[in-house]
Amino acid sequence: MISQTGETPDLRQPPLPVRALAGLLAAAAAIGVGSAVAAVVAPAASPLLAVGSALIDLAPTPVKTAAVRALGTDDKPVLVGSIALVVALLALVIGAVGWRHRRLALVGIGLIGLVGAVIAALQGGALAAVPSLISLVAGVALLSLITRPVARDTAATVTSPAADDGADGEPSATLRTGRRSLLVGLSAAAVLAAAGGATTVLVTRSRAAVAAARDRLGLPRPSSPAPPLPAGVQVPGDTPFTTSIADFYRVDIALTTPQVPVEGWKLRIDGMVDRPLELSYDELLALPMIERDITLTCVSNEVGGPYVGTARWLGVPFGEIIRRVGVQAGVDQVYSYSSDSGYTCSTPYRAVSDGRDAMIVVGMNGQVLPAKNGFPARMLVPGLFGFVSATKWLERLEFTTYASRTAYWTERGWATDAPILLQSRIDVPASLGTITRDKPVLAGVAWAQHRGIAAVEVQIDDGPWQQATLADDGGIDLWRQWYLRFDGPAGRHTAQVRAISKTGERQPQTRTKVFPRGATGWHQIQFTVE
Ligand SMILES: Nc1nc2c(c(=O)[nH]1)N[C@H]1C(S)=C(S)[C@@H](COP(=O)(O)O)O[C@H]1N2
Ligand SMILES: [Mo]
Repeated sequence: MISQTGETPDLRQPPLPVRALAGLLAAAAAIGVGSAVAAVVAPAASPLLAVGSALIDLAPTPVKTAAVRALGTDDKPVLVGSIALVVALLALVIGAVGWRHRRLALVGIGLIGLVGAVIAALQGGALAAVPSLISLVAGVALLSLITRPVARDTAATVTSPAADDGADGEPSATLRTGRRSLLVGLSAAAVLAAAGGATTVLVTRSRAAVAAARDRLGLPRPSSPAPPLPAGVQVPGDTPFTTSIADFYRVDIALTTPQVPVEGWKLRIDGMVDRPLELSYDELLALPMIERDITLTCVSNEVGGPYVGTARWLGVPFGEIIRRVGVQAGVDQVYSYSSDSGYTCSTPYRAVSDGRDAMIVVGMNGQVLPAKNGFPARMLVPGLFGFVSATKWLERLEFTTYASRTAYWTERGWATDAPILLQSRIDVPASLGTITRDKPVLAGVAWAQHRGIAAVEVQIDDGPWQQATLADDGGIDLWRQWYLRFDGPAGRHTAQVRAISKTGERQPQTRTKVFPRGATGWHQIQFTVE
C-alpha cells in the first residue's frame, strides 16, 4: 500500500519489528553457538562469561563490594544478564538499520564479536578467543543472509508505486528471493539460538553434576549443613574468603605426607571413659555429621604470615563422641595420637565439650579430606591454634588429665593451652606493592577465632588511625575481611593495621616471637601509590 502522506514506502526493507527481531535473533544465534562451543571445550571462554569476568576485574573494589552487597549471590547472573541486555539493545539497533546500512550493520555485529574475542584472549590466552570468533562468524553470516538485498535492477521497480504488489497481491520474483533468504535466515538464527542455548545449559549442568558426584564420593551428607555464608563476606580483590585445598597452608612434622590406608584404619577412643570405642572409617562416616566454615591458624604464623586459612569442614561433632564413650569426672584434656612419627597433642577438654563446633573431620571443602590435611581423619577445634587442636592422621583420642600426659610440642617448650591470638593482615596491596589512583583500596583479613572481629583500624604514614570498612561477618569462628579507601598522593607510603575483637580485646602493638604461644604485633607494609 502507498502511505496516505504520499511518501514512498521502502519495500526493500521489512517493517521495523521484523528488522529488530532479525538483529536480535542473529545476535542470539551468534552467542548461542559461541557459548555452546565454549561449554564443551572451555567453559570460561564463553563470550558473555569472558566479558563478564573482564568487567569484574576492571571494576573498582567499592563498586564490586556495593554490587555484592546489593545483589548478594545474584551479582554474577545480574552482571552477565546486563551484558546480554547491552548486546541485545545493540542487536536491535543493528537489525533496525541492517537493510538501509547493511555494511555498517555487518561491521557492527562483527565488532561486538571482536570485542568479545579480544577480551576473552586477554583473559585466557589466544585460544580463549575461539568461541567469540565463532560467534563473530555466525553473527555476520546470519545477518548478511537475513538482510540479503533484492537485486539492484529490480530495486527501482519495487520502489516505484507502479510495481506495488498491492495491485495484484503478487510480489515480484526478486522480492520473493529477498523474502526467502530473510525467512531462511531468520529460521536458521532461531534454530541456532535455541540449539546453542540448550546445549550450553545441558553441557554446563552435566559437567557440574559429574564434578559434584566425584566430590561427594564416599562422603556422607551432614545432618547439620553449614549455615550459608553472607554474600558480603568477600571483599572483591581481597584474599579468597574460603581457601582452596591447593592454597591451604600445611604445617606438620611429617617429612613425607603420610598415606594412611583406610582399610584396617581404626580410631581408638579411650582413657577415662565408661565405654571405650573403636571406629572403622565406615563406622566413623556413619555417625551424624556437621559441616562448618572455620578458620584455622598456626602458632608459627609470623605477623603478616600465611599460616592461616578458612575451609568448609565436615565431621563428627565431639559432643557425639563424648556421649557415646561417657567421659568420666576429672578429665581435663583430650590427648590425641597420630600416625606420623610420634606426634601427640594436648587439647583442653573444656574446648571440645563447651558446645563449640569441635569435630573429627573427614571432609574439606566438599571433598574427602586430602592426605596432606590429615586423611582419613583429623581434629579441628575453633579458637585454638593447630598444634593444640588439629591433629591430622588421627589414630587415638585419650580422655585424660594434663597431669598424666604431655604433648609433643609441650615437651619442646611450647605452650600447652594456646588460644589463637587476635591478628590482622594487609593483603592488598602486597608488601612493597602498588595501588593505582583509580583503584586506591587497601584490603585484608583479621581473625580472633571464637571471639569474632568487631573493628579493624588502619594507619597510613603518620596519619590518624582510621576505621576500615568491615565485610559481612560469617561468624565468630571465621576471619573477617576489611577494606579502606586511600586517596593519598602518589609515592611511597606505609600502612599498619590492628584489630579489636568482639570481646573488646585490642591487638597489642608489642612484637613477640612465635615461640611459645604465637606472635603479637601490628602488621606493617610499605607500598606505592601510582
Ligand atoms: N599429625 C600431625 N598433626 C598436626 C601437625 C603435625 O605436625 N602432625 N601439625 C599441627 C599444626 S602445628 C597445625 S597449624 C595444623 C595445620 O593443619 P594443615 O596442615 O591442614 O593446615 O595441623 C596440626 N596437626
Ligand atoms: Mo601450627
